[in-house]
Amino acid sequence: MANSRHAADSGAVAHAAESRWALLVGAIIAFLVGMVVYMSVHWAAMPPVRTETIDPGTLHLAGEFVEHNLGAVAEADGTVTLRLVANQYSFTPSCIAVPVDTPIQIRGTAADVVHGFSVGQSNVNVMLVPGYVSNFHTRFEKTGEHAMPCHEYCGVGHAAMWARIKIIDKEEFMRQAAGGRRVSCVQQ
Ligand SMILES: [Cu+2]
Repeated sequence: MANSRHAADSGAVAHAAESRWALLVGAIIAFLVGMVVYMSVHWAAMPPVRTETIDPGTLHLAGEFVEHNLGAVAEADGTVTLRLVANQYSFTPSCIAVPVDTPIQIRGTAADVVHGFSVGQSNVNVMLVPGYVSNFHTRFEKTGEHAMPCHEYCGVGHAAMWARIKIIDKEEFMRQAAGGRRVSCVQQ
């Protein structure tokens, strides 16, 4: 008698625990599906939805990605545009300076093979494909310095391919960017 009551009780306990776990798993799945929908609707996921092509053979000769136009530039609307080029086995500029707490649009491309980069402690994770311009929007919350490694295997020198990124005080950045100057922290 006592035993069967015991069995019934543990059955109820197991049933309650299973329901709790089923609810939890259902909630996690709903959250993940919601996240996928959100990321698809908003422009927050890579690869970029907007396809912009460019001739990788003439990057250095004319157009947006000529060397003197690379680096970070302050736009009239208060945002900053960062332009960079990757090739075997470096980034130009090799030291990037951007302001903290400012909307930043990254525009980059590759001159030879597929490269990419990511920045620690941020959502920055971009692929650079020859023939295409990659766009990425970000905002850095804290000043600091991070390594920016190439994260696509691009040849024998891949492991040595990285740049530095310095997130600096906004006023200091705007002072350096005055008059439309392209800002970087490459030592001249
Ligand atoms: Cu690379």
